[in-house]
Amino acid sequence: SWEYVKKEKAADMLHVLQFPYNGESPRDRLVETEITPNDTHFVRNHGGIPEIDPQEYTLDIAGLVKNPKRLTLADLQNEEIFPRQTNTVTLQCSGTRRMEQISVYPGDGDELINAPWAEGAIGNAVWTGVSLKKVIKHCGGLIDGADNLEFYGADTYFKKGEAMNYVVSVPWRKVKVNEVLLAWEMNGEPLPKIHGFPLRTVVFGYIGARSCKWLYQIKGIKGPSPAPVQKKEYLYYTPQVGKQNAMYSNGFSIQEMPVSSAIMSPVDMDQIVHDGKVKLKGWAYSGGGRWPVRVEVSGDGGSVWYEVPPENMSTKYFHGWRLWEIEMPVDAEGWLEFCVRCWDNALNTQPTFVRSAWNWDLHVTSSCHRVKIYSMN
Ligand code: MTE
Ligand code: MO
Repeated sequence: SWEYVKKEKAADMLHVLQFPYNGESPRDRLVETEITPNDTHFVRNHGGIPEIDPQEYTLDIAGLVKNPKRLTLADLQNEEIFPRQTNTVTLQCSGTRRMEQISVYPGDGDELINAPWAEGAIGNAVWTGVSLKKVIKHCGGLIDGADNLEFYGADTYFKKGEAMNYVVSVPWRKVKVNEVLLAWEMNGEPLPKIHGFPLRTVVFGYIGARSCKWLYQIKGIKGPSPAPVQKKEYLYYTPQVGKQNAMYSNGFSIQEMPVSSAIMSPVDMDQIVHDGKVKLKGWAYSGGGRWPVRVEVSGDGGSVWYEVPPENMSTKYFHGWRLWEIEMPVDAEGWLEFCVRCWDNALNTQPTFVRSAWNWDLHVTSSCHRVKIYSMN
């Protein structure tokens, strides 16, 4: 995969794991543009990058569908059969900001599952393809009783010595509202190899894990997929669950991302010479089709909160993040701690401290993000 990292990704990506390749956006560039360029968008892989010849490529629609079909890329791109759909969608790995949980307590040490991400395992791109709903309808719809779709990625990964494909599932109700896209274009360009060429799913508002890259088969099924990625990973445990008592049945499956945000500038431990003000910049996002309505920043650890002026928040999309910036009044010299929280349109907000949402698999770090800076005037 390193060959594709060199070819397709920016030289200043933050490499989190070399194999399987995991990399996050260069942190000073992440909040420069509302749309994350292809070469700086984060990458999260469980295995290698499969070589797929687009000429030979086929997608099987199988399992509990009325008329199973094998489709080529040309079939999917035939606008006489399928209308094209384009959406701006934020993908966020449920492991974003895991470092903060690791610093409280390391949790599950399986680095293949639990890459030590900081704040850059999130990106916002424009995806083009066809709504999966249209493709399933084209196959006559689901057979009665089927309520989930299972996705097969062509990459193999190894877990405890066993090789397997990447397999996940999404409920039909999510597909039915045109929130699952079979995408072949990312930001107006063919899907990069490292992001799933030639075809991937993009599941709006769900954790990145559900958006299957290098897709080669979709099956209608009853209930969620029994595959390990769906059933054993991406579980949210209570804080009492640890190494000795972690049972898969103790966790619930993570689907929609909750509201979260991060300060991307200044960086933790920066020294800043100020003239009474410090400018802060960051991102805010909420899953499930909810969106950030207000971002607030505190300069005293979370007692007094200042609202980011609404005009300093970027465009609202149903499934996209919003970038924000604010000038915070500063009069002290010495160490300061800034923290941020976001309210979404359902009035959800974030836990105050990372400790209060610690979980064994170290997912969904959505507590108020904090940076300490040294200020001088
Ligand atoms: N699909 C396949 N086939 N293999 C994978 O390893 N990783 C998933 C998802 N889809 C993965 C996959 C995870 S955990 C995330 S967060 C997203 O892809 C990341 O998408 P990106 O690499 O395009 O940013
Ligand atoms: Mo992920």
